[in-house]
Amino acid sequence: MRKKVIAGNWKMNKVLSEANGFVDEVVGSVPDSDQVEAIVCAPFPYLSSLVEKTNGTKVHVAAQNMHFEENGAFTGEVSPVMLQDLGVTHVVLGHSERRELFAETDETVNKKTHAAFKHELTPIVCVGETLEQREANQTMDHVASQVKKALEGLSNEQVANTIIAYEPIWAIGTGKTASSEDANEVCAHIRQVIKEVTTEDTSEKVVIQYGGSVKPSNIEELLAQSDIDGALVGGASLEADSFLQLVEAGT
Ligand code: 3PY
Repeated sequence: MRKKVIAGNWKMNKVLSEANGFVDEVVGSVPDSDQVEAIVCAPFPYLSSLVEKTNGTKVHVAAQNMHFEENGAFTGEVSPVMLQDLGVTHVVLGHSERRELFAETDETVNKKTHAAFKHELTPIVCVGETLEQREANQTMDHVASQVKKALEGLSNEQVANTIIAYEPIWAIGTGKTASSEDANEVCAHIRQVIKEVTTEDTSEKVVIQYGGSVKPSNIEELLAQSDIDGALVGGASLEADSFLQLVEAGT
């Protein structure tokens, strides 16, 4: 039985006092359950403070990106070594905003996935199709290709410990959500692809999240699907109340 993983992707939002206030509110109220994991994906400047505040609680802290190199002349970048040293546990890789706006490629996502495991960070690898690809019936092939490239060269154990977030690009920040059946169909396809490149046992262990305009009003229906094991949530994760409702839905 896979646990549900609810990750709030704050993107480039909040100032430090708001970030700290959110976590202060959430740590005491997240359900004490092994069935659900709560993760806050925060901007780099807040990671240190949030790791300290969540220490010993049920809330995990993730970065929203990182470089794949450990150190060096990469002005403005943050390395996996730095995240591990801070006590960050997860890292979002290949979000469509990074792919579209910051030239992230399948190749760099793959390098980052390897770097994450080397530094004991759990990667949350984002995949998803554009509206044009969906309308041209290319969703399954596109997503399969992104998943295979991201996971290339990982051991089965590492794949089993990877979180995949299926986020159709047309559903991000648009208020449009894939129907839970459509979302589940793609998530089931992702599991099948993982089974083909690893083993059935491995594919059954992988947590596959859905992302794209997830909110308290649609989370239960999404989580009731066979292959949706959680959510990567944008706007609805910014308020502590609504984030807690989303996490509660996973119990
Ligand atoms: C969204 O739902 O807007 C997201 O991009 C979550 O990562």
